[in-house]
Amino acid sequence: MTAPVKKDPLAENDRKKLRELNNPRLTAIVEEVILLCRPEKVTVLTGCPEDMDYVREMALRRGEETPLAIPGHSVHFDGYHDQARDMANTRILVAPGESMGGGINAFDREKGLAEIRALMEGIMAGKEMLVCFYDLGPINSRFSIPSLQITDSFYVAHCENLLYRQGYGEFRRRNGKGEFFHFIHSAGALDERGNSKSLHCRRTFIDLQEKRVFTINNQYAGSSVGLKKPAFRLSIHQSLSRDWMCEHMFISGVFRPTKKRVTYFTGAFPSASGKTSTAMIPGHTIVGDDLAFIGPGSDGRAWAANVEQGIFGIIEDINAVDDPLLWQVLTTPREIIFSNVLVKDGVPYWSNMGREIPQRGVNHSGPWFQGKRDGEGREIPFSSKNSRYTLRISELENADPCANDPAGVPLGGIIFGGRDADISVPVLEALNWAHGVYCGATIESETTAATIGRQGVLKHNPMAIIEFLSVPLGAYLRKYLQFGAALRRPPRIFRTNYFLRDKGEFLNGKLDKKVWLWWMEGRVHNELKAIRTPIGWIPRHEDLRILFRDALNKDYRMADYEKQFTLRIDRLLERIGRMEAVFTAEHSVPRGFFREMEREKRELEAARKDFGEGSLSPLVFA
Ligand code: SPV
Ligand code: MN
Repeated sequence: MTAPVKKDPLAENDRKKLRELNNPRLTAIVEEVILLCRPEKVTVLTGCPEDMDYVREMALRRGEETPLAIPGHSVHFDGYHDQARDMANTRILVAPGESMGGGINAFDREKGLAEIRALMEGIMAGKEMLVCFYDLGPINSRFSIPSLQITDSFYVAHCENLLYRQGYGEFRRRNGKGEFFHFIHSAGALDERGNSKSLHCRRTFIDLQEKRVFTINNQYAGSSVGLKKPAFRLSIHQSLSRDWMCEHMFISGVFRPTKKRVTYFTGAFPSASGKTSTAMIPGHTIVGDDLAFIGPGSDGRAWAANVEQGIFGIIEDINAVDDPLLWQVLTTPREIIFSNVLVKDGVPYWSNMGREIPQRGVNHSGPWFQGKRDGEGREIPFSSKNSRYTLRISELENADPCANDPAGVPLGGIIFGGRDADISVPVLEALNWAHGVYCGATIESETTAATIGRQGVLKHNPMAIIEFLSVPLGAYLRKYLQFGAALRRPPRIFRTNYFLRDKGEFLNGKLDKKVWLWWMEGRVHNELKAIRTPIGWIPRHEDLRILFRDALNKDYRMADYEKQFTLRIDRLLERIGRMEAVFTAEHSVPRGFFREMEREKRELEAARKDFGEGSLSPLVFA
């Protein structure tokens, strides 16, 4: 008897699509993954409309997504314990003896590759493997990074079809030349609900050398969608040898009705520090909400492009009153994937949406009812803290007309946002680029209910990027300093804190950030004077009064100004002490960074000597 001939999982028609790219390395990668993961079938997708439909229909047919009542809407559930990025098992593979410094989870490359290969043996058995092509950054742009995604999840491919620009054309145009990123994902073994069940074997391994990421036994998009955070780690590393930077930032166009101009800002904020609400201020436009490439332009300015074309946004708190634009989009027909919300009769529900929540339904824990508890006895909320929506930015009324411009948009300012109760003023402008880099590198943010662990603890998160750094912090800061020094008209750098409190009460209203943005806009155009303090330029009361009146029709009293812009000298010096400890423990932190820290410290100590202990009114410096 002869053994049955095993069918080639890659049919001739799909092979042809690979051949047309004339890229032997790419073909070899696909064949190697087939050999290792042993899928039953392989489908090569070029991103044509039929392929887009196929992915969406299969996600529904396989039960990876379920249709909702409104046409185009669907819901996907990640497993109950697969609701966020798995930092413990996310590792940067490095050569023996190579050090990434503190805060970066590095692992021996050879050991890591052996481990992941063993875990991936036959992982796609009985499944269909998808081969997809995307472009990080706008099409036909200096920022474009062609990327190959291999996955056995239709949900992942569907998300990527919404979040990224299609790349098959770019691969073909390059005709086998140039580098590309590649991502290999498998959801792994699935339970009866279609959730990844081998969570103990969950891994996200980043191989900088081959510009590839393996991520397995997960479905949560922050881990599984290769083009998002896995790619971000590769591009941060790659940017060290490019003239551009890759940042965890939104890009937004700021408008003042009385001025005929748009001024673009990017912003980096640790989670729950106001990133989305700053990017989505009514009256302004959005280019991107999460990841930015920033490069020098021939005009001496910095230009920023969105790495993505869609939003994977937190849905909690979105309601008709606070977010009318988003609410309208989320409640009308168009292609949207909701994830980890509560569903009842085809309607999605999430926290603070302003609607009555049903007592039962289906959520990330399966059938759900009020009072349901998990295996550890904890009450299960009706929707996950990290429930989200995925859609194309072009669906939004406030999408910026230049969102897909290959050149990007010219940057007026960069905002670094922290969150603390009694240290930072609501807004300040850095004294210069180097001081701005210092401001970004010393962001601290209180933990909130949105993050695991104790609340109200200050966490240091330089440039809100620490979880994604794939180069030593010192090297990253050196690049930052060099980038700005080479620009003739560098963006201004600002620092914000929307969370100042006095006896537990917030000192600022939610809408005040519109005023801070207009102040920054005025500074960028040299239209507003400011007060020089040891920590940077702070606004004058007379300017804020006008801006509060114009933006919010509010009388901004001197007493409020003094309270909010008080320099809390002791707190500021304590923070410098904490930062000294962190940065002196890192190796190769540039001198230019320490110079800024030492200057700020010296000037704060001098102010304390001249004017007294504790807190100083901003008027002291005016
Ligand atoms: C973030 O946490 O910064 C996100 C969501 O943008 S995730 O995709 O999980 O990274
Ligand atoms: Mn992010």
